[in-house]
Amino acid sequence: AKTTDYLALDLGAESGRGMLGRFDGDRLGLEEIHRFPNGPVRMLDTLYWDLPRLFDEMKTAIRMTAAAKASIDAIGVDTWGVDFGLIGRGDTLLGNPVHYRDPRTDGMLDAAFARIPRERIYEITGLQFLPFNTVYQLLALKTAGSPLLDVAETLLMMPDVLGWLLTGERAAERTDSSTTQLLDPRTGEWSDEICSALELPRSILPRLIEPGSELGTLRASVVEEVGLAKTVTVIAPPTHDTASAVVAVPTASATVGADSPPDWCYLSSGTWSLLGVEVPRPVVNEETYRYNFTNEGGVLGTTRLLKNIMGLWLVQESRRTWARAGNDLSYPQLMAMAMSSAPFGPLIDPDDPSFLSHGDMPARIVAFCKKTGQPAPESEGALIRTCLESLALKYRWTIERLESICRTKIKTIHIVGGGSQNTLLCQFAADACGRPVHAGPVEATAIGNILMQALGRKRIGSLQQLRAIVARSFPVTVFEPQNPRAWDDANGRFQELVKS
Ligand code: LFR
Repeated sequence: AKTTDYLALDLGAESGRGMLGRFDGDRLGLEEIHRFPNGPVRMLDTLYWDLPRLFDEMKTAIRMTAAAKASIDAIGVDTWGVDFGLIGRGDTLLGNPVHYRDPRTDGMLDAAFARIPRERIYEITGLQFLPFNTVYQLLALKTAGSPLLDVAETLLMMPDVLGWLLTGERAAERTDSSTTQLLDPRTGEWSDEICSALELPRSILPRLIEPGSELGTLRASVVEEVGLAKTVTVIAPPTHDTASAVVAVPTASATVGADSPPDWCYLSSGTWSLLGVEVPRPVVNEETYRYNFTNEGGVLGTTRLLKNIMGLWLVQESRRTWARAGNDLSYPQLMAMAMSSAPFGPLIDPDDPSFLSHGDMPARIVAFCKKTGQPAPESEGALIRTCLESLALKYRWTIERLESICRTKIKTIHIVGGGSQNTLLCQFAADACGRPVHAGPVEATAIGNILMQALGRKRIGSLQQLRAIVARSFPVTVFEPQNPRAWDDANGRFQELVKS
């Protein structure tokens, strides 16, 4: 069959990449074209993303693809959620997008709840309360008296900003828009009620478009700069990275439109651990509210019922802290040290709010242990082991609640994304949850991005077909649960911790 090439520009909080997908109608081949680091830049007292450089790296990825003589059928951009840029008159980018870990949102949840009840926001959006949701970032801008909102014509989410820079088109792709906490999944529209309660300008929220639809074509200036012979279509994939990752879960059991509840869950593992199930419609009730589960938009009308768990951020930020002090340990080194440390030392609640921001992570972990009457981890390896065991126990906590919410039994955990390469964490997840872990594919986000471009181009007919292609094209490693007794004991201690 004819092979078609698609380019995914996939940006994560730690790194970005240009991935070329070659699809022959049956299998997908994946090639890394370009990889580059990503991270925050502090200017004055604000933490920004380096948007100009990110855009430049994306153009480099397109240029390298063009040079490799691949003729690309389409390009799609995905990034993390919640962050945005503002566009003013005459296509002016107003300021530079701010990083969601910037402390400007401190106190904004309460400020919002003073104007519209917490319950009401949840009822409308079905979204979990995270301090950095777009809506609280906007409220922070307003509260600070920023001039930007006065002159903004359009708010564009991060992937939509990049799509606009590539094509000139302004639109809001649905999956990423669902992370704003400004979208009502039942009407499928921006919520007038929330905008007016918080006095946010409803008019800056752009038209919504479906994942898989065409955004536009590359601007002539970009085409020329990257050395393409002709312009290329830019498709909006699921532009929220987590939505793209969930698309690429290699499962044969469909859940879309199915009456039976899902018997598998996904864990998109990277800087964050996003653990949840795919459901046919939002689940918004007393239980999802109490446990702060979120209903984010999926593809083809599905909903991603999930929870944000702090994830490998705990390890990444610990590693950076030690490196700054001259103790530069590689990721594999750290994992080996964790593996040879004693099991079941102190435990933490990975989602304690104190772990959210940048800074000295080991000190905050030690402080958490002190506060909860536990000894501090005795070495770097022990501290990493504490993080990984605690993450695995939080996975179990989350799965048990999902089972109760959906009245189902989860039989299989699919770990996708960079974290699926972390064999220690995969094994701990299987052990703590007492369920087999199917790990892979590593590049789930890019794969979901690419295959949704192909689906948008009518080369794939359904989500079930798409997932069968993933399963055929990429290997999966299975981890069977071990050592149940010891993990049950640890779980007893963990339950006490997350209760307090
Ligand atoms: C993962 C992710 C999460 C989102 C967080 C912040 O990369 O997109 O889904 O909650 O980043 O945007």
